[in-house]
Amino acid sequence: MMKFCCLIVIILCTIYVTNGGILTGQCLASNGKCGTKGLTCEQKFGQGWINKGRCCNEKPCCGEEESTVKPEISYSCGFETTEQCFFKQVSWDDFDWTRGSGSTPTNGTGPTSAAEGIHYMFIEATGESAEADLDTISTNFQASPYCLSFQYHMNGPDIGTLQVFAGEKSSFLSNVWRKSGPQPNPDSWKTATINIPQYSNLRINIEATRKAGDLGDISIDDIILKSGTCTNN
Ligand SMILES: [Ca+2]
Ligand SMILES: [Ca+2]
Repeated sequence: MMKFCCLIVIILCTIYVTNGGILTGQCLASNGKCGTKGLTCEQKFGQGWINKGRCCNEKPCCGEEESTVKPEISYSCGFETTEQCFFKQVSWDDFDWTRGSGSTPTNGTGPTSAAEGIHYMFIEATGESAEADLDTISTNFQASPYCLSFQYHMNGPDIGTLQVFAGEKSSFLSNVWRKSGPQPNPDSWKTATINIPQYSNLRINIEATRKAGDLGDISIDDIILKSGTCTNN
């Protein structure tokens, strides 16, 4: 049985070698113990065994079964500190989001408190139509599908549009989510959950557009970006 297992592993390793690079995963999956029991790959073959693939070339990886579980990557923006998070203000739009707590300055629009913690971000409606963005362009994400979730609040007769765009940094972004106008049950925060497909260099943009009228404060809070697909939608 052991011989059979090793044979399978040798075949796997050979396949991985011909595909180039992926071999590393196979060696790591064997818990770094290849060739000689009790010795790590580095002890056995020296530094650089990972890149050169020497672990599986010279000796088969025998032992532990392959682990396919990738560590989860997670980013969050709760706006509880003044420091900007991975979603940052930009200058190419018309104005900036405001960091708020409690109610927004105008009665009849905006939330009465944050969705998470004490602070949140909102766009102050002032009677002129304009756009404010939050953007991840200065963050480098590992290539992976992601689940983006956040809380949003759109209460008031002059509410404009809240949109999310995603795509490659070097290209045009695609619209992946959009809400326009006051939302049902307007006093409560709502949850947006969006599956973001894998990109080599992911960029996400959140764009709030206000229209003429004072009662159009749009708010967001508790932005979470996690690798993998969304599980609750
Ligand atoms: Ca918060
Ligand atoms: Ca801005």
